[in-house]
This record gives sequence, C-alpha cells and structure tokens, in this order.
Amino acid sequence: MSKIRVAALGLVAVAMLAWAVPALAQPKRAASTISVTAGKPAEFKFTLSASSVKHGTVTFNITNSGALAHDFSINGKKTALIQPKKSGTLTVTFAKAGSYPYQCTVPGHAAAGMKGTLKVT
Ligand SMILES: [Cu+2]
Repeated sequence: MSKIRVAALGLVAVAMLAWAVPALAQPKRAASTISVTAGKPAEFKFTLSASSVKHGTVTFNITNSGALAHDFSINGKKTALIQPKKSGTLTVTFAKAGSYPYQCTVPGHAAAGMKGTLKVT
C-alpha cells in the first residue's frame, strides 16, 4: 500500500471514531419540547402539544393567544408575565417521573381553570 492510501485509511478510521464516540457517550434521552398555548380554547385555559413527556429537560414554548396577560408555572419555575400575542420560553428539568401540576399564577386565573397536570414518565 502506498503511504497516501494508508494515510487515507487512517483518516477514514478517525472520521468513523469521531462519529461513533459521541453516539456512545450521549444519553439516549433527547431534550423534549412542548408547545403551550395560553388563552386557548378559552381565556383561562392552556393547550399543551403533549400531555406526557419523558423525564429530563423539557423546554416549554409558550404563546399567549388570549386577551389578558398570563404566565406559565410548573415544578417551581415560571415564566415572566406574557402579554397577549407574545411568547416566552421556560426550560425545566424533571429529575423523575410523576404528575406535575402547572398553572397560571396571575391571581384568580388558576381558580378559573387555568391549570392542569403534565405526566412525566
Ligand atoms: Cu392567566
């Protein structure tokens, strides 16, 4: 074999390792994203794109389609107040499976129905 061919084989081997090693090192669970719409289907309701999610880090992308300002609170974290037609993001880590209640913390909103439960598996 020529030196060039050996060098080329070496490069291929390195490239394959570079591909294989991160795949082995990474956890199998990828981060999840859930879309949350506040003010839908009614002003004091949330609509989530998923009702359950695997435990780990979850990014909530919240859009307020209501006429009032709302926030989104879950597992001890919450967004700032989100004005109508605006959106916000909340990244939350769920270390273990369980049922996690979420709500809007604006006074009276949760009592009016702006709450629910996310199942974490
Ligand atoms: Cu609200």
